[in-house]
Amino acid sequence: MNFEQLTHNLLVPPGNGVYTVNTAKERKEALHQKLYQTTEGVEEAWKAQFKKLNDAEVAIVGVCSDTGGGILRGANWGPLFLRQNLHKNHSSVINHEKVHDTGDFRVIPHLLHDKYLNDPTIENCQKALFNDTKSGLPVSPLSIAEHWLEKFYAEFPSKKVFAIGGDHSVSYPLTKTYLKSKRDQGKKVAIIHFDAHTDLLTERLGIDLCFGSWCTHILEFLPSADHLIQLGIRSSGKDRGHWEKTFGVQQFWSDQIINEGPEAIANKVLSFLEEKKVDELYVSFDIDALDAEYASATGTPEENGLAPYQCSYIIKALAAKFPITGADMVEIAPFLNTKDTQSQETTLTVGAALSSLLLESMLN
Ligand SMILES: [Mn+2]
Repeated sequence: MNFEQLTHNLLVPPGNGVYTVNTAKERKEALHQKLYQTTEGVEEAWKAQFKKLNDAEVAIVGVCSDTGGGILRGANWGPLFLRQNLHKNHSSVINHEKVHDTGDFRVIPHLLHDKYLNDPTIENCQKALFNDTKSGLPVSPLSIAEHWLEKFYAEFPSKKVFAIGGDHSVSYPLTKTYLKSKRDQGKKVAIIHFDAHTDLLTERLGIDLCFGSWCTHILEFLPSADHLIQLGIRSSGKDRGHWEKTFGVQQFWSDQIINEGPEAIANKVLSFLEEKKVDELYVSFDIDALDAEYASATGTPEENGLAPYQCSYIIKALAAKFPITGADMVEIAPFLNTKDTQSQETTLTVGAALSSLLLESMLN
């Protein structure tokens, strides 16, 4: 199976990642109208555009999985809603000739990773997804994403992925494949991780891959654990010292960023990256890094968080010195109006502005 066939097996057109018959039909059609100037024959129009990936620098993918979440779900709708806001408010970036919207990974919403499944279940799901049980293709969202991304980086080692989640477990396949590809190319990279939480559990109720544990399981692929730099932490059962000592990661909690200001923090991160001679950066952005005032349409909104300008200041300062060659925006759950009726609109607007900034940085 070549990469084009693999893509058409493992992905669906942008916006179609949540499997529905009628729900959100109008939203999906509005997005397809923007992308393909039609709402009929979308599958064919999407397939015909595959070759545009060859000329693109950045591939957008949606991962509509929230099976790795567990407090309040709904981040499966992030990719469709965030794309809509990007088309509305940041059309020059999302429609840039070097950006190609490659689609959404296929998602069976009851599954997380194939390693948690028995053989008869895998076979049944292969039948449902591919009408074939001989292909050996994965069936769970994290396994599908990892398989496709591995082939993507093998095919296009210098292209970049901007991914839209999904709960934060989707960053496990995203960063693992990125880190392995960069390591094979002899490039030294660091992950800049914005989040209210450390995501450094080893497991949660016996499940090792989830929104609260993905970081722990990618540390082995980094040049060293201190190349995971976490910003905005504030909701944690243990203090900063515990995490830095136990795992070797670096953290800048939100109170420190608010007290010292984003410039001072950016300078600290920059001197580390320069000292370690890092080549490139991956930015993983959990929307709950932002204060609940800006980001309440998410599974675990947290007070005392960062303001959008503090995050954009830091991203711009880093992007001025280091290429950002991978990024994701996760945990936007548009149907969760946890604060008020404006939750959805506010969260999507700030999420799209930061996504647009990340996309722009990846194009430079
Ligand atoms: Mn997270």
